[in-house]
Amino acid sequence: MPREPLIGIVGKPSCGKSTTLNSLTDANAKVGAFPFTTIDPNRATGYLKLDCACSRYGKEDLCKPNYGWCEQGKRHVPIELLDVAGLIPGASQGLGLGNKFLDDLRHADALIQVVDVSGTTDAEGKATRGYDPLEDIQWLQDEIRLWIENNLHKKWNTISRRHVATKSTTVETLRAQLGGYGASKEMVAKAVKSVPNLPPLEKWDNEWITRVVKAFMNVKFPTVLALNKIDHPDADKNVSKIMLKYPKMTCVLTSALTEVFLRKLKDQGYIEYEPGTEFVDTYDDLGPDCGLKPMDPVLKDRVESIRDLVLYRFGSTGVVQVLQEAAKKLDLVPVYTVRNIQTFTGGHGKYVFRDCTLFKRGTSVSSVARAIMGEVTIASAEGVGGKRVAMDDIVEPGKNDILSFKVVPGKDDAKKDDEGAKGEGKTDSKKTKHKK
Ligand SMILES: Nc1nc2c(ncn2[C@@H]2O[C@H](COP(=O)(O)OP(=O)(O)OP(=O)(O)O)[C@@H](O)[C@H]2O)c(=O)[nH]1
Ligand SMILES: [Mg+2]
Repeated sequence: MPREPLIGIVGKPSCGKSTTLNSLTDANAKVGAFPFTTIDPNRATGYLKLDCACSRYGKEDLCKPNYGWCEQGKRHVPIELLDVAGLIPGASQGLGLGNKFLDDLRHADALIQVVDVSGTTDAEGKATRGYDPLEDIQWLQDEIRLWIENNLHKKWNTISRRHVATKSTTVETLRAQLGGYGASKEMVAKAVKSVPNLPPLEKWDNEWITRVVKAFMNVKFPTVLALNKIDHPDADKNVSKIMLKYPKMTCVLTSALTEVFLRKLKDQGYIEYEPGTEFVDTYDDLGPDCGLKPMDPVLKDRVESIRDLVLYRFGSTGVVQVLQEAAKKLDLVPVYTVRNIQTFTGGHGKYVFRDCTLFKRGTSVSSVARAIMGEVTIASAEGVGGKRVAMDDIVEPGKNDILSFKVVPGKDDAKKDDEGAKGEGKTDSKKTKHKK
């Protein structure tokens, strides 16, 4: 970041990565009950639900985001998701689709690791029965680590010699090597600091390199587990085993397939359904004036069993929660840029808080300005009440998260001022407008 945050969806073949992507976005990624259905990565926009600034000022009725949507103070902010090819044991050595898949992941800021807890696919994603998915979690993490580690091993002698010759710090040397993964200096520093008793870099053996890379992975790819296919009868026992073995990992139980199905029924006018909740209403629940289509007995049965097997048992299909948890790991701050800091409007019109962009907590006001306004020279930044905000202040939830930037008038004033008037930045051009 400052580019938009990106969440990678990883896991072995056929665990349900593409289904998870489809369940969270408008994407229609190909899904199949055989390994390597996905080869090229699928990128799509999901929406993160958070409390909107409009609710702080009682302006819910006037809130009309340019991207995403806001419903009674709950805002759905776009966030990018990347579904990649399946990973099998040995991928870091090139097995399966190997390194190609791993390279696609470089720019992910957090990972959703999808685990098939139904036990119906083996480590390579082939159909089977009674498979124990417990080991899938560790080897997948190991493959990602080995991918990074092998790249270091190949050149370690040179890296170490140059490190000594140039009298670089550990952070400088590692940053140069790990920059390709989008690692900032701060990230590398945080990773290095978290390894106890770390000797000087030139004394590292393979074990120290492994420890450092593990620490780096924790910082660069914070991971949430999506224990998927909970609708399957064998899922329960596997879920319990995983939770016992990994008590510190964030686990969310999901049924991506159920979510895709419910969203489809909603689009077809059969049900009312708010994603992320357990509430599904049908024609039978709401009566003939509800505007919903009546369902045939087969469809009714299917909805009933979804209620029993997933919604009432687990509280939801889990996919919305898994995205929320992944975003939490990123520690994101929604920053609202407005033209008029008194009214929170975009300059023209009555609508407020039209633009909201996600930044990592600790991002400076000047980095926000650069990301939103591009290369124009900023004269000043104002916060709520028109108070001047220092460019090196940082953004936090509720503090410096509503900003208005004034640009320095220059030769092409009119054009720049117009860009400023939008107060909304270049990043938006990449996003798709969400029609609700
Ligand atoms: N029962 C059940 N099946 C699911 C669920 N999610 C996905 N599946 C099924 O699992 C199979 C694989 O799903 P995909 O989404 O293509 O899996 P993938 O991980 O993207 O697979 P690759 O692209 O081959 O790596 C399909 O038959 C899906 O219908 C779920 O929540 N429950
Ligand atoms: Mg796929």
